[in-house]
Amino acid sequence: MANSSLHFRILNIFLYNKRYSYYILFIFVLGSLVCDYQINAIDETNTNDIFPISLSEKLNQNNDSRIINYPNSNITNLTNNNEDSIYGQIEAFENYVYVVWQESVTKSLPEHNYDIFFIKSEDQGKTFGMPINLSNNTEFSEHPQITVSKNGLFIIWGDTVNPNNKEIMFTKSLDNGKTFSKAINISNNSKNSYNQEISASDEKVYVVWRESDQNIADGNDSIMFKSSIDGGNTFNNSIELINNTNDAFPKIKSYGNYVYIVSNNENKKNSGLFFVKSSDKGNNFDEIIKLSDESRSGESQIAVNQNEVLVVSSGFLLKNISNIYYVKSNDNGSTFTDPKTISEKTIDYNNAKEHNKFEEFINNPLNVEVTNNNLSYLVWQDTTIPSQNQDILLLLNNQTDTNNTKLFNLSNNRSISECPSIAISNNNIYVIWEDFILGNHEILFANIPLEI
Ligand SMILES: [Ca+2]
Ligand SMILES: [Ca+2]
Ligand SMILES: [Ca+2]
Ligand SMILES: [Ca+2]
Repeated sequence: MANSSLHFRILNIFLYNKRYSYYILFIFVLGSLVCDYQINAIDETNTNDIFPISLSEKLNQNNDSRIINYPNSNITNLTNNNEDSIYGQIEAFENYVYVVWQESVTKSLPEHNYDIFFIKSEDQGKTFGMPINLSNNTEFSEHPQITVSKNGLFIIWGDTVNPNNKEIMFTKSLDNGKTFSKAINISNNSKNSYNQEISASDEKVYVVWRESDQNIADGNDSIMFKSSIDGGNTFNNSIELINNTNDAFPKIKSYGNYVYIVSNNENKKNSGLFFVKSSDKGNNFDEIIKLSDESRSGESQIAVNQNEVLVVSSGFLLKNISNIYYVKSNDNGSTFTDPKTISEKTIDYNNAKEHNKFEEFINNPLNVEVTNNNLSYLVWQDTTIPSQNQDILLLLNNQTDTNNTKLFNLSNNRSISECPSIAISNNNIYVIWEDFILGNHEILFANIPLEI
């Protein structure tokens, strides 16, 4: 899952500078085509003649099979309301599909309150139940993250107690999302605690976040870690894993007793992608390893299975990385390969024509997500040139036959499609993202059979 800094910044401007919000929005419009489309974009059914045709559509019309426009009829709008529904995250376990997101609750006071909502399917995404409001408070609730193990369903989000103090809230469900425990504050300090992520391995639950002290100059943020070894009933004390960071998006995954954390650091004194691991449930951590330099690392994601650890990275709003990179470990994160591009993996590098064609689709990748320990299923948000639209691309990377590798445009519309999240279970690939449809954001859901 991904924390996109785009919404983070816009929503905070709305929250704390209400008087000037329209003026600031105007500056955003001037400064960014992305935001321009975010404000003006409407459902493509009304805009056939307004927007230029995207490259993906052009190539599709030219019978180029490299990219496939996924049918809009197979997409479900999970929210479908007039509220601002954003930052969805998805998990799947057996036949269950779980989705969390952040949504404005304009009926309650104060104005600009957001809450965290949860919805589930028990039939592999065919039908979904009624949403549950997990936060249901007056604080600004944002950026939910979800993880599932056989021991439960674990969810965190951020609550803004005051402009200089965000906190990380935690709740769990032991009955497949029917009921949830009372939310507890697991950061619980006076600093700004945010960009949270969560991972569970059986009864072990791990949380990582970025922490800023308003009294200390920019570039001195910390990456914090907190663990529970009893299914989230109690948590150990927070540990500072990495210090002197800037613009960090820490990510976490666990397997057995191993815990893996990766984070970008944009602090010029020591920038790049960094990795640190524990082999004993987060009690002790090894030395920090640098995985790649600044030019090949932005926001990352991590996936693990047995002894394999895979890290992929793309850019983020304030940092343009024009490719998707990955590094891999086959020894529980002790050593890693050098960074390679996804297209090096996908297409025979000697086949320059095919290679270049593939690279055309990777323009300004954001929010890349990976589901397992190989590169079979990758989803990200990218700019479709020349329309400057944002779409959700899904790469199904056939590991043994690159001729059967497929690239889908899941959103394939003229509105800004962003912040994808992916999960796999029981021969289904589930992807959600947010889209600006008919004047407000919605969480859209695609269910793609594995054998497609
Ligand atoms: Ca909505
Ligand atoms: Ca709230
Ligand atoms: Ca805090
Ligand atoms: Ca789009």
